[in-house]
Amino acid sequence: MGRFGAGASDDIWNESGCVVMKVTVILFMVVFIFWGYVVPCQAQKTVEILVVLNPEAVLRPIPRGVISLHRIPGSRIVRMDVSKDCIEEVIRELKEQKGVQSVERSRTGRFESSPGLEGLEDSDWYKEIDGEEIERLSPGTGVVVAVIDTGIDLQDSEFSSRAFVNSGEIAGDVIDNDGNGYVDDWRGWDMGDDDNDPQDENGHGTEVTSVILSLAPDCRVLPIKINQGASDTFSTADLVEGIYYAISLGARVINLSLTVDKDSEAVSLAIRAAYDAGAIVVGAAGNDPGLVEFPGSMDEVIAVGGLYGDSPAWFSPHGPEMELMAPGVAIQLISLGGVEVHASGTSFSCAMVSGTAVDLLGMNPHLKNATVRSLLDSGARDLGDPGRDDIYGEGALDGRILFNVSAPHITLPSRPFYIFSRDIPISVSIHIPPTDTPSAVYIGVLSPDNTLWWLDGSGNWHDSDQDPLSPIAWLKPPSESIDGVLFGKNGVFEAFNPAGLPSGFYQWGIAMTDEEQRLLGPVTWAYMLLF
Ligand SMILES: [Ca+2]
Ligand SMILES: [Ca+2]
Ligand SMILES: [Ca+2]
Ligand SMILES: [Ca+2]
Repeated sequence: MGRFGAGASDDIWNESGCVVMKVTVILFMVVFIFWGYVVPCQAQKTVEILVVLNPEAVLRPIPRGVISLHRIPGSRIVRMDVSKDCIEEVIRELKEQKGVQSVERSRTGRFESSPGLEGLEDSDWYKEIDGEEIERLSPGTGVVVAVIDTGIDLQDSEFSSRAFVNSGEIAGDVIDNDGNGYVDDWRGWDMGDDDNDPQDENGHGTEVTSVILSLAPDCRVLPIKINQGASDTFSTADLVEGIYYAISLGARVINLSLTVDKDSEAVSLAIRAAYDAGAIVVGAAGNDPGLVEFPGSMDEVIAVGGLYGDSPAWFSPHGPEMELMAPGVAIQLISLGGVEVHASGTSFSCAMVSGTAVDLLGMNPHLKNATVRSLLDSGARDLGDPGRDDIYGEGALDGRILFNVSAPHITLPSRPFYIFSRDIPISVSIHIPPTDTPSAVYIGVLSPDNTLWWLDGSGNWHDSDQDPLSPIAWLKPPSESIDGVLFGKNGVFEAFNPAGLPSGFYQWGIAMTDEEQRLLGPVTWAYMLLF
């Protein structure tokens, strides 16, 4: 009986000496093995569940009926394939375990786009949101945005040249060089098919990415494919794993152009982890005119609804969780094979906000996610009832307002400013956005003879040919922003009196740098003509 193991059992067999008994037991065990591990546990008859463990806890014992399990790297969530016939029992057993916080079935979610509708004119979305002003903030250079979707078209050089490259991974050596749990994930991962090629077969992920790249052409897109093959749907298990994967590779922005029909503890935990890691999470509000759908409904997610002109699109949801609006009807997109298509949905509204968040980070990589979010909110154009409301949230994405809120700038009394009387002091207002890091502010004027004069903290002007450029002020968090009058009444300096200055064209400039003297945002100019 050695093959059955235990010596103690052998003694019992030897004592009983009963051959019939032995045969019965062997038969019973064969039947047991057959019943328990083969019949109900065929691969096609499994259900996937997500088990959230308590911090530091381990799973013990593994209930019978669990076919395979896998802990999501970087998380306390275990994915389990369970025999369908044992599912209720396994869930009950797991819930009774001390180390288990929650157990849920993996659900099916969907991507939030629908075909463009006939008879509708294409939306000139780039113009509607003033994309040029958004791109003035920055082209999003080097900012990593995770697109958790159907993958991207890596066969198209427009996309592959902007795809994230995992510098910690050597491609093709069948080794997980960076030890993140994924072998040869040199440019993202395909969670749905469990391979290292997140090539889009559906089109949705590519279309969403085309919107992001229209606004942030120099960013790096981390494709995380969560559907199987060309499917229109995905499992929440792959979504959860995709979010942790995005965190592990340092994504600053996570685009979720998708919804799930029911709240999920595992998805919530993953999104909270992403937010705590500093990521900006942007989500489609959904294409159902009810309430904002999950996970857009989470506090940590910026829920984006769809506009048709300045009205909510017929499919755009509402509710206190709605945060921003962006065009969502008949959006021009690039799909698989570089083909131009038109589609509608909050998927694309969401991508517009993600692309804008990328540009804000490209302007100032020190900005925290909460700061980027508050800039996006205060840079929105109010619609509907005054202030935040349940239909439009904070309002419509608007590049011009956002630029004024987010970038340092000087405002002269009018643009361009003509001064005819030299007796009137000039009132100039300046705006310095929050910086989240110690930053230097420079103010200069280019005079008609092309000399750059800069202003020091005591209100004196210096010729930059004689004195090297110095900041007017150093900002240190938490006093991160200045919004006030530079000259004139109530200004921080004495009235700037143009008496004695030569006639001509003056250019006022303002700039900000971090401690390493890297420019934070654009140098913005204001123009003045003195007669
Ligand atoms: Ca790896
Ligand atoms: Ca490798
Ligand atoms: Ca694949
Ligand atoms: Ca409003």
